Amino acid sequence: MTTRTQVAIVGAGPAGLLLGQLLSRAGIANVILERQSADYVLGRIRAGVLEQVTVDLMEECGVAQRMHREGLVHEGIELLFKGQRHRIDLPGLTGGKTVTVYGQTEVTRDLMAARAAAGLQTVYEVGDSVTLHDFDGASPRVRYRKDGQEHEIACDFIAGCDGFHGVSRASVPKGAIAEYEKVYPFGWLGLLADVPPVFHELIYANTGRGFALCSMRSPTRSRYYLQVPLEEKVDQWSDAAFWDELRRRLDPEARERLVTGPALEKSIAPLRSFVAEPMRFGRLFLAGDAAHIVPPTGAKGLNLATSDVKYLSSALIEFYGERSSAGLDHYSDRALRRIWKAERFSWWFTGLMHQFPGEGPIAQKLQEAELDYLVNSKAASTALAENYVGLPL
Ligand code: FAS
Ligand code: PHB
Repeated sequence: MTTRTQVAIVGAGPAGLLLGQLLSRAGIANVILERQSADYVLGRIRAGVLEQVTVDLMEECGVAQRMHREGLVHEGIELLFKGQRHRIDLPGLTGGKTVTVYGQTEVTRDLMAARAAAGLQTVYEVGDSVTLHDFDGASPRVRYRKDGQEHEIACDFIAGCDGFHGVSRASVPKGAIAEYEKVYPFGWLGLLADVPPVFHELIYANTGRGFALCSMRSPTRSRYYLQVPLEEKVDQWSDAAFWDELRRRLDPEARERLVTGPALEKSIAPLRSFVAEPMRFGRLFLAGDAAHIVPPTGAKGLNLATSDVKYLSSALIEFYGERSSAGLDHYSDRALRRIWKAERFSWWFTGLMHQFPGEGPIAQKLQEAELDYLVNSKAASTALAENYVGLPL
């Protein structure tokens, strides 16, 4: 059966849902196709820190109420090295900018609820049945299977918001796309628990044993990460082993204050830097993790997905409103300028905070010297702060 819409969106993660919401509010018809169930998407524990760009976009989508009620506005982060913590004053160094701690799961939940309330079509559990067709022409189509039925959607544009392992980037002819990738020799073991955070702001720790991050989701729910070797498996890590190792990487005061409890979720994420260029192929546009991946050290992944969506939605609204394709023609270059700056920051911060195998003891000394310089230099702290709160659109 063939149906028609204006924009077919592949993927119901933050990028796809945000795009669907912005287009619908502008009167542009769209359908979202999602491989998994809604519960599965909500069950993935991912980002925790929103830049102001993302907060503003949630407001533009009309879904910011709960975020403002439950989100935590943070005015600083702590850098821990050589057993000492040093605060980076975000608003003080950036003319008033802050970040908001509000889990990606909650962003996704708010967007799913708004989409359902508006009666907009999201087809969940299509598995790997989605195929993209004729996006190099004027009449692209998307096919998928649901409940044993084959479906086809005729559309004007396809938005590939289906993440790093999605079908959209994979559907682009190899010769038409350039991929840039760096894989890091370690992963992040993350643990979520209903225990109060060890501190009211995030703590990024550089230690001889490896990186650690103390984050949170609310005043009663904490999110912790430990750098672990790539070959580690999550079932090698009991909760007790996680908490013991985290204690070893904290300063005495945090160690004393740490409240432990059973893991609600525990997983290991690999770290990579990845960018695909360009992000447009005829009438197919890539957005979010479908086009780029950053190591999570700088908390940029979700925030890059939202800036891509801001650019793409504005371009599509301009196309349908003014019949101008200027925004669409500039989308890829415009998005990539912000993406590469976030890639650079995330790579730099990852290099500063993690232990790299085989680099010898001098590497730790050089990192500690750079951190010592950074926390005592207004210029260097400002550079960290303005990248952390997010560069302008
Ligand atoms: P997503 O991957 O979130 O969404 C893509 C959607 O497309 C998924 O729901 C998927 O099921 C669907 N899909 C895939 N293939 C499909 C197909 N063929 N057909 C239909 N649907 C398909 N960022 C941070 O800022 N901080 C973090 O701490 C952090 N931690 C992360 C941990 C992990 C394990 C991962 C993988 C990412 C993490 N990220 C983090 C980055 C993450 O938050 C992404 O940047 C964010 O999810 C990007 O959103 P989307 O582009 O929508 O991609
Ligand atoms: C998180 O809370 O999941 C989080 C916070 C900051 C980061 C990465 C992850 O840099």
